[in-house]
Amino acid sequence: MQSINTKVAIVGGGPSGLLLGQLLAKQGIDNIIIERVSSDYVLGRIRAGILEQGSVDLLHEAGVNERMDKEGHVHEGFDIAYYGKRYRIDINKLTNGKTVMCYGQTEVTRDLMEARAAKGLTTYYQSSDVELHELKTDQPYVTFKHNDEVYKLNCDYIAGCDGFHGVSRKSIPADQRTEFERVYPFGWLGVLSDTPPVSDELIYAKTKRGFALASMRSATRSRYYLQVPLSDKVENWSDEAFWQELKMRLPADAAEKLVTGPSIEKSIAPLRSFVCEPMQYGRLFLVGDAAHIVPPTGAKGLNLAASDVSTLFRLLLKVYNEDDQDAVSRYSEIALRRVWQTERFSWWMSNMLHEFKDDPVNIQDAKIFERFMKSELDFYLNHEEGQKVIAMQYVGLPYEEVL
Ligand code: FAS
Ligand code: PHB
Repeated sequence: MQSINTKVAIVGGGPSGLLLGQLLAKQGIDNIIIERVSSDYVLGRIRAGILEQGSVDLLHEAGVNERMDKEGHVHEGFDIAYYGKRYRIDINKLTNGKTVMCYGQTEVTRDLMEARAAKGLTTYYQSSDVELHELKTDQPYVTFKHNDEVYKLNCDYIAGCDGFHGVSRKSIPADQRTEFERVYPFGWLGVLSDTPPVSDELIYAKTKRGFALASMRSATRSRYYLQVPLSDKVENWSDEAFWQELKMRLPADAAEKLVTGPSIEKSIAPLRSFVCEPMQYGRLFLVGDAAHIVPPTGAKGLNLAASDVSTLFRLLLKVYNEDDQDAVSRYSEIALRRVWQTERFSWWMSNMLHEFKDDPVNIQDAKIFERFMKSELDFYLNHEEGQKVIAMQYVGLPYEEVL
């Protein structure tokens, strides 16, 4: 077994792990990333598309903003369409100047990978048998296999950035963690296509046939989603069938403008709300999807990961720069406040915008739930105060200051 050392061991080389690694390295805090798959595989995952201002600011702080500033699109609003009505949520006006950035997670990840490589920082891709040890001591370590060699990575702290299916959360003894979960009775069928977007901004559409979302990655690349039953399979959906259904769910004027073309990616993602409490155990800190999952209806998954990274990074700075060894004991408490606010918003948007005809949520009958949600939309969208509630959460609640 080869013994190696670092200050912060990062398990998982997705956006959480890469962003944390970049921020720490910029402050001279040594870190090593252990990633299960190859960098190409990580880049092949088509995920988020919208960045909150807080995430954009953090990418600037990490020094990986150049391409985003050039190629990203600033959005000042988005549309919600339902049952023949259509409202533009003017987030810029409603939040006194805030906006969101349309720039794909794949590109964020690519920028972070390139910056990490340029700094000569160590990432062990295609690692296996990752195990966390001695979490409750001041000498935790990670063992893993890489290129048939077994390693022991000694460190001060372990950041569990290994997503929902990773090893980190499961390394917290079951009787030391509480998990909260809601699995939605439907999924999102997503298509990526090299076709011009149907609109300059996003359109969230609620119809009797189900939810649809029109998003984008650039002026020539579109991202569309359809709500489909959990039992549905990607192979049930030809490109033609997808475009036909999308046209029936988008507002008529948008459907008329829809440019169709071959899908370059097509997949179905399940939707769930999930939180693990606490988000830390001894010297292990859970970050991003390792700790929580949100339904993508609020465009929050990647952004919530970014706010976890910001919180943990600032607390680690206090440990290493101010010798405040106890600072990290507040990570979970601080992170969870924003996590639950964001989980609620994502759950609320999902309830309002999807069809639950197959699943009476917590209401005796889906029919009355559908009426409740229609009146929820009527109320919030027809009052400026209501639109303001949506806008202030869509741009992202402020990060809690780490004092
Ligand atoms: P990730 O899951 O991205 O990264 C974890 C990394 O850890 C992976 O690279 C994995 O290979 C690695 N890993 C796992 N187990 C390991 C182990 N044992 N050892 C080492 N490494 C290990 N969010 C949005 O905001 N909008 C969206 O539209 C959206 N769509 C999504 C669609 C899908 C199908 C999924 C699954 C998620 C989607 N999300 C979306 C959420 C998503 O963007 C996440 O929030 C984001 O990827 C979180 O980043 P990480 O926390 O780094 O986790
Ligand atoms: C996306 O572009 O992938 C996207 C945008 C907004 C969402 C979900 C997904 O709410």
